[in-house]
Amino acid sequence: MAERRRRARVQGGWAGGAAGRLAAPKAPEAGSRSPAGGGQAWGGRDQLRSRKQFVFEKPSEVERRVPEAGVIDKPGVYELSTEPSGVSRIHLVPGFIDSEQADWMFEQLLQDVPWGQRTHTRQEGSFEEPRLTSWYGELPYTYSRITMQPNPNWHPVLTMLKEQIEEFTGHTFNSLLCNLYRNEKDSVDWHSDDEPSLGKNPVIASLSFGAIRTFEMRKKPSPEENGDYTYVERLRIPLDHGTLLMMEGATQEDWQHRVPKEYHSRDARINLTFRIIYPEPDRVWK
Ligand SMILES: O=C(O)CCC(=O)C(=O)O
Repeated sequence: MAERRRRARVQGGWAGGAAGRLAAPKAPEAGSRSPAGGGQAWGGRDQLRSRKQFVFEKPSEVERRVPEAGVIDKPGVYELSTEPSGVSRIHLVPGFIDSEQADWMFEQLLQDVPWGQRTHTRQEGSFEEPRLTSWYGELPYTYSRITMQPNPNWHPVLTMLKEQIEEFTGHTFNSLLCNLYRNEKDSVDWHSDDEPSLGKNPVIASLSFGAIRTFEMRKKPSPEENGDYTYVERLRIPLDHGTLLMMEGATQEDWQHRVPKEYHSRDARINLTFRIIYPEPDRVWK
């Protein structure tokens, strides 16, 4: 892209964007005569200036634009895409827990959940996840190469929320991943919740408490893009205190999501993602 822009500037003096380019006139070939006749010789820079004209030059290829991110901030069911793996759908329910109730739930969870920080070890060294997490469920859960051990001792607030979501959605859940973003520096990077233990087309119920943070989604690129996410569709979904976000269908197969760091200060935020975990038959649990 940068290369093509540079070429356009050299040809035309400036690039006129997708609509076309203006090109400076070409110098006449050596020895050529002016159309006016009379055998006038080529007169150098002054003559070029007086004859200067601009010629519309159609772009040889259509310039691709990076699409602007869409914003979803109204309650409703949204069909994000229908291919390649089927329908990807989300359901946004702001105020699922009213603000007063959400306040005391947030305080209890902040205090009582056994929050911990996972450490990743790679060849380059080890680093701590920029958030705290906790896991509830009869089965362990492995993601990003780290296993979270089973914890069947559900906090009463979490049991109550699980039942409330089950009643509202008609889906049942047996596990919960809790995330605590302590401030604007905490985040979760691009990923999909697509571990084999979640099964195909998992339904995930994500409930948020505390500071508002932006949940971003991006469509996975088609094979022709060779893993380049530059031109993929993007969405921004502000998740506020008490908001429920349901993800279902092919959402995990065809889309990724993240919660980026913020440039402005943010108070703590808790996110609860209720899931179903299936035992993995071939797996030896450590
Ligand atoms: O904090 C959030 O809203 C998203 C959490 C998340 O991506 C996850 O638990 O997989």
